[in-house]
Formats: sequence, C-alpha cells, structure tokens
Amino acid sequence: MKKPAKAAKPATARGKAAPKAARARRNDAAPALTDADRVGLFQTMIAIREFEEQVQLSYLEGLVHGTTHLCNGQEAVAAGVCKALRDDDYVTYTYRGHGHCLARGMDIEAAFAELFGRETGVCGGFGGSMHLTDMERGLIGAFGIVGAGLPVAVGAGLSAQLAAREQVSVCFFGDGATNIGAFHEAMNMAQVWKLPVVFVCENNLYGEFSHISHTTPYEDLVTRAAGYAMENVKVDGNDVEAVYEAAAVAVARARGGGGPTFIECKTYRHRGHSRTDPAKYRHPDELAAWMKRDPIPVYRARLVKRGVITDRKADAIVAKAREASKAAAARAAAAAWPATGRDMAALTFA
Ligand SMILES: Cc1ncc(C[n+]2csc(CCOP(=O)(O)OP(=O)(O)O)c2C)c(N)n1
Ligand SMILES: [Mg+2]
Repeated sequence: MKKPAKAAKPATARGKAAPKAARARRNDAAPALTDADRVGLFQTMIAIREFEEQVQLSYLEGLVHGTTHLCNGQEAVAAGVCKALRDDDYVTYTYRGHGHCLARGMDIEAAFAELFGRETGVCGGFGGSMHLTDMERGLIGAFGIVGAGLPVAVGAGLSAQLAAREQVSVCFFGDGATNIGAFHEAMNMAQVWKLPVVFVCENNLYGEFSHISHTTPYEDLVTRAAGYAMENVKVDGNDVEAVYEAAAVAVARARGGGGPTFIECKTYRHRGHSRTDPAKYRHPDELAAWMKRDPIPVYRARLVKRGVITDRKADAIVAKAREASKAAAARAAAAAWPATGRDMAALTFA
C-alpha cells in the first residue's frame, strides 16, 4: 500500500520554520507588571480620557474641523495592548483612534493641532481626527473605511516576516468590522501564512446606531477567529491588566513565529458614535451598568486598595493630565494654518 502523503505544513512567506528559541518564547506567560507599570497604565488611560474631554470642549469652541469619534470608555484596550508592544512594532486603527495614538506616545499638542487643521499637526493639518498617523511610532494608518486597516496590518506583518525583523503588526478595529469582506480575507491570509499579526477587536456592542444583535449572528466574536483556526481569546476590555496579559501572550506568539491571534475585548463607548450622535438608541439601564464598569475608576480603586497609589496621587495624575491637555490644546490653537500650494502628493501614501 502506498504511504499516505504527509499533510502539508502551513506555508510561511519565508518558507522557514521559526527558530527554536523563538518557538519556545511564544508560549510564555505575560511578563509580570511592576507597580510602576501599573501606575503607567493608569496614567495612559487618564491621558486618553483627558485628551478626549478636551477634544469635546475644543469642538464646542469651534476649533475642531470635521467630525470626531471619541473613545471614552474604551481606554483600557489601547493602554493594555500598547503596553505589550515594542517601539518598532506597527499599529493600524480606525477613525476612533485617538487613544491608540496616545498610548503609542504621540505628542498631544501635535495631535490637537491635527484636529484643529494646523500646520504643526502630525499630518501637517491635512488629516484631521480620523487620520492621525506617526510613522516614527509605528502608527501607520487610521482608517475611515470600516475594515480597511486589516489588510494593511497583514501587509505590514508580511513585510516584517519577509525581512525577519521580528516586528509585530497590531490591528485595532470594531465589532462592526467583522462583517466586512476585508476582515475575512485578512484573517485567512494571516493564518495561512502564520503572519505576526495581532487582531484586536474592540467589541463595544454597537456599529454606529445598531446593536450587534441586529447585525451579527454571534455574541462572542471569537467565533469568527475559530472559523480560521486562529488562536483567539476573549477578555474584559475594561480591565487594563487583563487586556495587557492577553496582548503580551499574543505579541510573544507573533514575534516568535507562532502566527496571529484574535483578541476580543468586550467594552463600551460612553458617548455616541460621533459628535452628532446623542445615542438615544441605548437603554439607560445598559448605559448605567457599563458606566459602573468604567475602566478608569475601577482600576483606580483597585490600585488604591492594593496600596499601589494613594487617592492623593491619583488625583494629582488626573489634574496634571487635565492641565497638560488644556495647555496643549491652547498652544495648538495658536499655531499657523498650513501654507496653501503645498505638494499634496508628498502627503499622500497610497
Ligand atoms: C465600508 C464602510 N461601510 C460603512 C461605513 C460607515 N460607518 C462608519 S463607522 C461604522 C460603524 C462601525 O462599527 P464598529 O466597527 O463596531 O466600530 P466602532 O465605531 O464601534 O468603534 C459604519 C457602519 C464605513 N465608514 N465604511
Ligand atoms: Mg462597535
């Protein structure tokens, strides 16, 4: 009898298996957080929250041009995932991307200036809220088209794999994006080629004004990943340490050649979809229940209880971040408008 043919190994673009040491590393647990790390996570979430609050105030002052999609309530996802990354990793995100940019260390004055359309903005004032980018921080793209960031993240992962740079490509997107064709193509290709991509789905239960139950046949979106035989994990997206731990494991797996992971972060946006949405379609009880789970006061209470920070120190962190946002917005508002007649091709990447 003829020997049955061996099952084909999953192809990789490099055609090489990951080095042994790298393979071993991929199963490591997340590196433990120190108390300083914990305070840092709290600070990051506060910086994002205060930035978003100032964006809203600046909008009311007529300074913000174009719409905004704030991420209040979802700060733990950006802070927890970005804590697990290396400086040279790639990140793609969406129109709801201020938090991801700040968690990667984007300068807040340059971010405000971008929202205000000033020449000191991260994109010279030509991008606005939905297109904050910063190549030096691996912030390679904010996408207004739902799901459009996923194939780009896969491409970035492929480039890292081909060049054997051990970089990881992280892609943030919403629950609604999992119903887009590009999501499925990206997931499939990343898994087949074992690309170093971490798919982070921020399941905030809504796509614009529609509850997920009206658009999606599952409550748990990890089901989507299982369809592609992809490693996946569901976490409380309002628990910054749980998010960090899941991300650290996924990032180590990706960096070590173990392929992609899908992380579903269950979370909730406090405000409407964009600035024109009063979010009347949500039941007040639903909102109240999620406000009780606001990631910031929950984490603050935990840190105080554990003796990591005092209430006084936490108040000081909030006050400092609020002042920093206010001052940065004021400086940004005083900056010049972009010069006319600039070469737009030089500002266009695709
Ligand atoms: C391809 C495409 N279809 C529709 C839209 C309009 N749109 C903008 S945001 C959005 C909701 C997306 O929801 P989700 O992916 O859950 O992200 P969230 O806004 O909740 O962060 C829709 C339908 C779009 N921008 N792109
Ligand atoms: Mg959503």
